[in-house]
Amino acid sequence: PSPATVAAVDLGASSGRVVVGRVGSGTLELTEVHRFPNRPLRLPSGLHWDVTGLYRGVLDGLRAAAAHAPGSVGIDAWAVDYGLLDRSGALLGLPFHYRDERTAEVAPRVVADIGAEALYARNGLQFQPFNTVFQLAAARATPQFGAADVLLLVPDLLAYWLTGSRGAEITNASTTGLLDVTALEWSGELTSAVGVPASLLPALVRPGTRLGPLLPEAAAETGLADTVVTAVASHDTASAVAGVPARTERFGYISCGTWSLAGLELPGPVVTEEARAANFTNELGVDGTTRFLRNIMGLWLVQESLRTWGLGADALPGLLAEAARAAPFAALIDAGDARFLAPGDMPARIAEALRESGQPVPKGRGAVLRCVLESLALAHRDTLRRAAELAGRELEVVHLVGGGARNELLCQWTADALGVPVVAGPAEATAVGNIIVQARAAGVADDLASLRALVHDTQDLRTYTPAASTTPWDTAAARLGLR
Ligand code: ADP
Ligand code: LRH
Repeated sequence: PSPATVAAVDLGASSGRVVVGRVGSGTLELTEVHRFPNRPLRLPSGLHWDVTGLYRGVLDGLRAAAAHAPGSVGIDAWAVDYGLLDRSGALLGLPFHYRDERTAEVAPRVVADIGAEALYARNGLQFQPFNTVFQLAAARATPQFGAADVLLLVPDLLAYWLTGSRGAEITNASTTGLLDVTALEWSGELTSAVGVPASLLPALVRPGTRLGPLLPEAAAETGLADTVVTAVASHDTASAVAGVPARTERFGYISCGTWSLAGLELPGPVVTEEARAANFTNELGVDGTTRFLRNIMGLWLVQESLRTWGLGADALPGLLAEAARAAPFAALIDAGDARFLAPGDMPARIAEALRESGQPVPKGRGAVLRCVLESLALAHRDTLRRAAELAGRELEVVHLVGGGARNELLCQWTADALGVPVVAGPAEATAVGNIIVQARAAGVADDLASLRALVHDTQDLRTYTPAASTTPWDTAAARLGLR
């Protein structure tokens, strides 16, 4: 097969990027052509995504990509959030940010109405107050909802603006809470339970489907007249997992950016009572695989601490060096605690959690960072160990991908805590996963395993060997009641 040149649009909670990929036999070259910040907006109506600003970033990025003449474009973004369109196709207000707090009260009510067990048996999802099903329960009484004709998840909305084609890409649909995890169809039972008309949800689309060429205005603006948009695994985490350079089936992964998504790739869902009680989610991956994982607060704890301190990402290397020198295991937090979800003063919330649990409050920013990174390493360990237990799997290696792969302390501590080697990278695994799914649709390869081998052979990876003993981490985990 001839090599393919494609463009990946990858929107993360902290930044958006457009990456051109050239994929051939033995080659996988990535060129980042555009990166732009993703800054939410707080309006009187709540916390929103600046989705038109992001679309501007996408168009600018695609214009930069045009010089490479990509045959195809694929879009992925974070999960669960959506825009509503009226009958004329106009967007009914800016999409809400999943960190908006309006669902805090309604979500437990919906769970109580349907029953936690019944809900999990249907949708297989970890309870998160922001799952689309709860956002819709909160939206039901709004004028926008009354006027809504169709719901489009964020990457599907951008694909609609580019092509005019409407659909619900299935990996991202699996995060809504409205998809039946076994039948892999929208669940009529759940939509009627929350009062969502079935007609609001568009037809499901599978990764690799050709969505169509760019509309004339988007083609003119980007210079991509002969390029088609292809559906990828539009949930960023699904693309990240597709981009994991695994060479064995016994691997765990941590997609580590704003969130840490830690878990296993399985042939099908695990919806046992134990999995529900441990709050594991069953999201859909490429080729019908299940992403059996748990959301951990992730580097959001770092991002929001930096923001509170009035520092930018450029301060991170200096602070990490301070963290490396700070006292080990001085203070530990539960990195799954919902109190850290909303935007706001992060160091104050960390201090509050520590005081409540009778621990000393770290003095200095490096010490706060150490507390956060050790706590994340412990959460990674607990989550992967439980996932392996619940799925009856063994862990030979853990792949840590996303921006967190650039954090040497976190990678080493995760390896030490687990007692398992951590292979870090690619930091842009999401773009890689987006690119290889498009390359496969273009006929460059037909199985994911060979594309993963290509990622392994061509990308910069670093292996972190665990320390000889996990004892210090066993003691620390016991303090938090973790595995
Ligand atoms: P998202 O896709 O959720 O927006 P990313 O995968 O881009 O997130 O990861 C962003 C995070 O990566 C940052 O918050 C930061 O903590 C981490 N990161 C990025 N670059 C570096 C670096 N050079 N050293 C340490 N950490 C880094
Ligand atoms: C990561 C992510 C994650 C979701 C969250 C809302 O970007 O998609 O998988 O749980 O955002």
